[in-house]
Amino acid sequence: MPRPFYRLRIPGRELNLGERTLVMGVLNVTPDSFSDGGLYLDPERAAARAREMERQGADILDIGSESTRPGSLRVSAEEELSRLLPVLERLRDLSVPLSVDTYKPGVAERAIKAGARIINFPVLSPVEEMVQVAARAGAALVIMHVRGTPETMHHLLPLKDVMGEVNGRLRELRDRAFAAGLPREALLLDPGFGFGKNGDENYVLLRRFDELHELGCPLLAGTSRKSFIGRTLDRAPGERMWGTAATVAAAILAGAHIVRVHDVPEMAQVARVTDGILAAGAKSQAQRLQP
Ligand code: HH2
Repeated sequence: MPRPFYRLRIPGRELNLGERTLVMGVLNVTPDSFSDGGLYLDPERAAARAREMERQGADILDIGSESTRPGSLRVSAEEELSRLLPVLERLRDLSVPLSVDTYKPGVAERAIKAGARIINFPVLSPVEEMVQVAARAGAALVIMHVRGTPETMHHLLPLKDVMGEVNGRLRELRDRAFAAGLPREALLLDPGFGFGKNGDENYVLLRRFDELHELGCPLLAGTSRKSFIGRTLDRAPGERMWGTAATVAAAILAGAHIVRVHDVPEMAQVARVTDGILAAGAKSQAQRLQP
């Protein structure tokens, strides 16, 4: 199935989704993120890393200042903002749009005022409150599926039908987001790899990712360096690039519009080549269907 085209509305511009895969570079301004925790707590270093990822081909940068990995500690909105705002202030001149990874509407509101155009929302708080913040400011919203909370997601029982659960819950969240006033062209959906899913369930989600197109929204995939890759390869987070490459290619072939990654230049190459494969598939299918 060809990847559907969408336009994503963000303040001041629109992003074309589907012509080529967009690469979202990850920047965690936290002491405890699972892969880059502690590296960019200093705002100068964080800003330098953001500029580096922009030069390396990132189309969007996603800044997080509270880890939501299983077992991570919750931080107050004040603490989150004290990490985030000095970085956003230093990046006002960046040409790629900034996304902020938060589940707190108050943090999202301040972040948008400081220049963020996309809110990347792991659904750990009511969707309606986040929608109101995003819709008021004309920002786009990524709704990411989370099962359980960072405290419980390690101990959940396996699901009988992970695809059914994720698809159904994203459908419900999508409908609630639209009912709360989010414009259709401001929403992205994400199945939330690793968030309350076990290793096998992540593989099922990836293999059947294309089924999420039924939801009628652009899709984001965040598989980068995650533990299901680590478990298969028996590798630490910094050594999971090749495994990540396989998942990025699989997600794009299944129609992901944006891939969220730590290794920007490498995954930008993976994305370009996989886009070529995807485009060739669409062309040859069209030829086959011609009478
Ligand atoms: N994964 C992480 C964080 N935010 N956002 C979206 N939309 N999709 C994801 O899959 C996703 C996400 C976890 O990765 P990371 O930011 O590297 O780690 P941590 O949560 O430990 O900061």
